[in-house]
Amino acid sequence: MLIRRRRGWETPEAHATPEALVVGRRAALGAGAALFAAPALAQQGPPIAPAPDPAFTAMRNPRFRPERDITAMREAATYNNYYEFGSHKGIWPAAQRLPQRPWTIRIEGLVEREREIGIEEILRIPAEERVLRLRCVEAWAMTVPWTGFAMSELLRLASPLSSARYVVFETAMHRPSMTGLRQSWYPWPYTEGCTIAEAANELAFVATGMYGRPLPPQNGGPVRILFPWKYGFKSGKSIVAVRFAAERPVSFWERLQGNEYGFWANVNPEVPHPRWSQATERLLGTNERVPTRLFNGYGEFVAGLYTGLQHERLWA
Ligand SMILES: Nc1nc2c(c(=O)[nH]1)N[C@H]1C(S)=C(S)[C@@H](COP(=O)(O)O)O[C@H]1N2
Ligand SMILES: [Mo]
Repeated sequence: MLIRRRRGWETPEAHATPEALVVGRRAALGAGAALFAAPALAQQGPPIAPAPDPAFTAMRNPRFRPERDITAMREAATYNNYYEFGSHKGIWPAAQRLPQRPWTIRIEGLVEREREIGIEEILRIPAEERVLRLRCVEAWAMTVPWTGFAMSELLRLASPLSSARYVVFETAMHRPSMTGLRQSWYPWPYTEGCTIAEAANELAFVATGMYGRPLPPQNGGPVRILFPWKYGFKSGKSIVAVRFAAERPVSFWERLQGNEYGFWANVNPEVPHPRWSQATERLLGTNERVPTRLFNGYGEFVAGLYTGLQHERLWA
């Protein structure tokens, strides 16, 4: 997701330091540094996720078949994209400082009545578990059991006017914890958007938990959105506002680099990113490379949303 020009040998996700560090560390271990590494591994740090919690455990909806092994929570919770905390994958310790309460979501724009919804009201919406695949545009992927509810429930709460055609999701700006916000060349706040029809599609999800726990802040706690058939950047974290609009919004990545990260951003193995192939993806945890699927394998649910839109740039 970096803007900087990259050389051919660099992999899409190596723009950030963690992988380089890991490689460096392995090399060091090979050189006999294991004695130094062992105490560091034993060191106490913050827990990577809240404890399992019955209030964030729900019946699994069998309609959305994982079709892959579930990613280890440790991987999903420690390898993240969350640029507000920095443009590297190792932001999870810093994200623990994002307060999860109080939390409200502003409902605004073309709605019957603008208002704020508290997280308590969000958590009263009956929840289900969905095991969903998430495919980052950088070609890594994970399969996660999320707790939450269909985005259509959020639309119901919001009561948009018939003039609303798009939904804009705005994400948190908490300056004390989010040092990435000081990178003033980024168009904060992080926003993402979709059409009303996409938001109403049964696959669009609002997550408040994962692995039977409250959603960790690094994964977008206390509440995030998920569009499993689109590249991961569409799935905004730590949502603070939902805005209904008549005009198509320009979101964070599109504003930065519109030729690489467009509005639709549906997963398609045959349409390469301008700087790398999208044909395969790397599974977090095992590092196995597997073929990427059209709509991330969710075409049966969402392909119909795009009939008649072939003239649009649907895939990147
Ligand atoms: N607010 C916010 N939301 C965000 C991002 C971000 O940087 N800031 N990164 C996106 C990207 S690029 C991806 S791939 C997913 C990653 O979600 P995960 O860390 O839970 O795997 O979150 C998306 N949502
Ligand atoms: Mo991503």
